[in-house]
Amino acid sequence: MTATKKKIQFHDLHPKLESMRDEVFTGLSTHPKQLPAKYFYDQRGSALFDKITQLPEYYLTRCEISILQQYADDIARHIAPESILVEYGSGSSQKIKILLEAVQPAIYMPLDISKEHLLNSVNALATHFPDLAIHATCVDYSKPWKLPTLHDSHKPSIVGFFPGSSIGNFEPRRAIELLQRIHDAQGIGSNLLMGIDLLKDIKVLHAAYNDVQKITAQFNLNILHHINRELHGNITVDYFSHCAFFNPKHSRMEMHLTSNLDQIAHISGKTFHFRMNENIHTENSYKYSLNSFEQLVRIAGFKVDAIWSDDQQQFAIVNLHAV
Ligand code: AVI
Repeated sequence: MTATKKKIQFHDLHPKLESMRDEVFTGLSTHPKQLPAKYFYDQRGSALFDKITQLPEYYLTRCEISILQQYADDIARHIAPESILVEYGSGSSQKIKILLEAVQPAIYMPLDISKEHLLNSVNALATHFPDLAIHATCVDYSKPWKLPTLHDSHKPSIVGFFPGSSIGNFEPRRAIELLQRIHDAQGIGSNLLMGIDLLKDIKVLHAAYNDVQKITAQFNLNILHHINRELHGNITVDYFSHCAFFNPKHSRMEMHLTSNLDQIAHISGKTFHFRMNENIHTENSYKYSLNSFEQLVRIAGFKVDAIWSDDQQQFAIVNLHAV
């Protein structure tokens, strides 16, 4: 552990490169090919995602921020004072600023897989909240992990913040496992504030993942740049195209990368063949009804305590209670 600033502590539990290589090898050896969506997020991927959140078509972030702005005080009333606020995936600084101002936790603990993104965002936050104790942790929370131990004599209550509908990027089975891990890490009696994207008109969904400026396409393709850089790959990124559509059977948006031609690429000394029009499945983004979401979290040991939504019921922030 190293201290980067007086009030910032940094815990590095970043996964080893072998773990990325194994997951990429396994994904590209299965049929149909797939890659874990978490590998979008190197420094460039996180910056592209920030751009996505500002696109006119990507309603999710705007909706969630407007819900937070409108209901911050009410949300804060559901949370014990002097708590530890754990953020899963240190996302938009705009959202966390609203929450930190309303909740005033004793400690803010952001968890993120991208070290650079994490450090940049906590440094910016520390300037805004000079007295806030920050414990930033670089970790892949999609795998088993433990919250860093804080050698604190009293046991403050823990509140998790899992914004942006990131839970939607996990298949329901995996989402339940992740929620169970959060339940175990935070403990009974803790809270979890989750942002979830609600099922809606397919045209709206389609536009959100196929923006006119093609930022989402660059974000999707960035997974190949990330693999090339980290795993000594020679994938020709220009030979792939972005593809995103709604899959009604699973109630999810899917993103794929389509090979434009028959091609071969080498990654860490291993050869992979991609046929013309073959897809690599890169992301699922599940869209829930409030009912289906409630069923999912119940399996993981959470009870819905309160729900805040926008006028058009596009997005919801749900307070869950670990029982
Ligand atoms: C981070 N996550 C919730 C985003 C989503 O909408 O599934 C990632 C994203 N993919 C394409 N655009 C944004």
